Amino acid sequence: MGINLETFILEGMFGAPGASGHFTSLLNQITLAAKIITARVRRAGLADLLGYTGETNVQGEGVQKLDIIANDTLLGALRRRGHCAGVVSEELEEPVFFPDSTGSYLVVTDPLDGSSNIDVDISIGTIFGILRSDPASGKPTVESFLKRGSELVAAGYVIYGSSTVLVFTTGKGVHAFTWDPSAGEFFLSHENIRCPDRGPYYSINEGYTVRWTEGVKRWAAYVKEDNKADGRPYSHRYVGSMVADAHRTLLKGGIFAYPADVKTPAGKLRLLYEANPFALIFEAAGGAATTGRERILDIQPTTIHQRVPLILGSTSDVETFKRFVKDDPEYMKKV
Ligand code: FDP
Repeated sequence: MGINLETFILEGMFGAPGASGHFTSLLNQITLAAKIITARVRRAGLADLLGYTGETNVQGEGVQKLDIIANDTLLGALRRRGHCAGVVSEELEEPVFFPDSTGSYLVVTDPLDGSSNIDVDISIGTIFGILRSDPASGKPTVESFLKRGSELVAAGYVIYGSSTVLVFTTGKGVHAFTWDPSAGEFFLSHENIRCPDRGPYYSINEGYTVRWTEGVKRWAAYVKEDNKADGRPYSHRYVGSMVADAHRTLLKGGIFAYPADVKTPAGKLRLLYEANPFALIFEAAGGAATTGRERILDIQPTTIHQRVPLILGSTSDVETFKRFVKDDPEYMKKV
């Protein structure tokens, strides 16, 4: 019989001397939310859950019904056992605090990433990161969330793809669990994932070529050159759901890039609940994550919905990208 997620988490807890069980319980609640969201995603077309609500979120994007469902499900699960003191969600302008909580954990999340793909049955996902709030400094505030990614105690994502897979790390190993709908359990399917050192895919929105800076243009031309010795040309893959593009990159190798460009020098993706969780996962799997200039996990956040250029993947592919933008004066130029 396979190892289910709960057993895996519990066994991890028993191996941690002095563990209170709160972290394990919190992870279990996130897993519960993932099970509920996957059920909703699977029957979305049947249950009139697709489409827009008519509202816009803090990023000015149309809010879809499943976004709201995923957000409410996660908040409900996290509030339940009192281990989580507050949440920053992509869907909410301000953090949510749970005043009754006695817990010392904070969660950052994009409850449903890849919204533009919901209506067309393409993979979407949930991203989460867990921080520790310092109980000695009293009730958490907005500032409690403004911690470097290197301070995350755990991070993970759930991909609702051809199967549902939950991937998480506490910063050491990266493990994936595949949802078995007939058993109603997540079973360990990939233990100790290692991101290959290079290739074979590059993943970037090629439609924005005209906005790229010279360094990014030269890099994109380089990965498309014919050079058998180092595996070029790379194949292009771009789903447009970060969870799906990053999941493929983690398992198969290569690079995912949502770089700075001349229109958006700060990039598009969000530092706290998109870039940081994936950066922790990639580094724990032997990969890398950078803005092109700086390691993602070293960035001191200043606001909760801050955006950041994000390049992640196989270490040698990320290094190559960095080389191309190193002396590019336009890259991440402040306007
Ligand atoms: P979406 O806007 O559909 O929610 O989080 C933002 C995100 O998706 C990522 O999942 C995805 O990688 C990226 O935006 C796609 O943006 P572009 O359409 O600009 O390529």
